[in-house]
Amino acid sequence: EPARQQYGVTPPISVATPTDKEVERNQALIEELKKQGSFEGAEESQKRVQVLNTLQNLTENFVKKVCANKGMPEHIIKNSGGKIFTYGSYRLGVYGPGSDIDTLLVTPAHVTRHDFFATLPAMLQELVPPPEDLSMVPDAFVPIIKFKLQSISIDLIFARLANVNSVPKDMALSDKELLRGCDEVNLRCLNGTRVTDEILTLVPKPGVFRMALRGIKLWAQRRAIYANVMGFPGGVAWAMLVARICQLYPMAVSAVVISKFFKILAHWTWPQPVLLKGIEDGPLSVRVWNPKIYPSDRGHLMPIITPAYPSMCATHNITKSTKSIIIREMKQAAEIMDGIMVGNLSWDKLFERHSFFTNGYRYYLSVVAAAKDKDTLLGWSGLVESKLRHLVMKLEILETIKLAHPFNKGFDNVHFCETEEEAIRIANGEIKAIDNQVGVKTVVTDLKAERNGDVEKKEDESKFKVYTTTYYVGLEINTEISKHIDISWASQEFFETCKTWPSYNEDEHTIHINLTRNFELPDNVFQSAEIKPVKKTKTKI
Ligand code: 3AT
Ligand code: MN
Ligand code: MN
Repeated sequence: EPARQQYGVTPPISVATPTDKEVERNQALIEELKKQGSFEGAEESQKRVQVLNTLQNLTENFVKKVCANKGMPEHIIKNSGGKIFTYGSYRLGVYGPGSDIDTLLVTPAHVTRHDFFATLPAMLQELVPPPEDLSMVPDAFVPIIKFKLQSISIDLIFARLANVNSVPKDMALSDKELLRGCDEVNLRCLNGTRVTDEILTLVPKPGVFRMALRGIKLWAQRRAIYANVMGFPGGVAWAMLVARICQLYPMAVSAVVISKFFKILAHWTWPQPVLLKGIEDGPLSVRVWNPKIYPSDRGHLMPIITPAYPSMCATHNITKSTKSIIIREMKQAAEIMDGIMVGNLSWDKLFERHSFFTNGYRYYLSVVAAAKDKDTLLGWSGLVESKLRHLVMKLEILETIKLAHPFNKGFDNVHFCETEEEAIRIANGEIKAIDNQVGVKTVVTDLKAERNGDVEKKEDESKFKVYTTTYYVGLEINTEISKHIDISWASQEFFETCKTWPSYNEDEHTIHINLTRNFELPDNVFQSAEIKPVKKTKTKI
């Protein structure tokens, strides 16, 4: 019974059961989430189950094949097992129509990561129908095979349990003794599933948790404060915050959880950490989050700590600026929620889109990563994106800047130029890419099939191309100190940081930063119904 048991590190705030009004608001929440496309149809979800069955069968065959190839005895081939786990939004039960399935393939000790990358891809290709868009990154921080099965994107990672000779279908990963002997890569790969599994056991009512998390995710996405790399909480961190509120109100419906979420977290006494349970010591010599021991852990501004051993901070990327933006958004949402709970406002008000570009700042930094081809840019812009919060932290040091607000995603363009000189000038920012003075500009993010054709055609006609990704940082200026913004130091420091990338090559990778006025923002950052800021013209009296 949720009311009797204590979930989490403190007693509940209230064990009250919901009122009729609250149940009504909760129904309205579910309706609004449906309307906003949060849920997937039953058929599609059924397809996910089938795809996971296919992957489970494939896993068992893969383990058998590897054992046989190694000349192992029949009883080992038969009993080694192998199991698919999930993590991410699918495991949490908050996936939508476009979500991937994050999967983890676990094997006993005698099947290695090398076997995974050497043997599994060919077995995948033998599936009917075969996978599409298969790619792998064996040397990534989290080594991965990505593909689509029956149009569902799959992120497949791998872990080998060093102390286990059989992985039966009913195995769980909760026992931390299973981690003994695992190297860091295996620990990282096991972590996602162990954390999501544990979150679900730490909430009083998983169904209430899920619906509340759907609401919070939609809100955070609409407000553009959902992005781990950019210094905002990511999916796991938002999930833990919702879980903590569920612990404090074990009998509440999701609508009440959302309302308490903003009330409590907008006034949380950071850097007091958000914990779902006491931090565990463990059997391994791995680092566990501990601000008393580690100075870097003391630096975390809004620590949200994962429950599974070894506990880590899921929000170490948060900076002074992003922290104040998150809190500002939570305070605003708390007010809206008051209106919703008394019946003065409807849920769509909570899910209103941000106004970062339409009514955000007078000045923006446009951070432009450029390269000659798409694949080169993909790697380079990913690196620049991962370092952007370092630029934000440099800007935060400047006295003239009150707040540096990174937008949570980049915008891709391809520029077709008549001459090589033009191409170079675009890449270096000597001609502002947004001006459309040269050639043709095309948005290339979320490339859809028909658009892709267009781009391809134009590519044929054009000799010189530049691919760019632009990231935006909104600036709040301290006008009392100075009207002049000097970003040269912060920019130079940032360029140096980016150029330490091992794959950096000055002939292939270009970066520049422009100071952009709000009325100079390019059309592609605005949605169709949005109004672009206009230059204020001073009328002479
Ligand atoms: P979607 O429904 O898929 O959009 P999600 O929460 O499942 O939402 P992802 O599939 O992107 O989001 O990520 C699932 C988990 O994978 C979250 C995190 O634990 C891990 N993860 C994703 N990207 C990274 C990354 N770049 N570095 C480390 N871990 C990552
Ligand atoms: Mn996912
Ligand atoms: Mn994923």
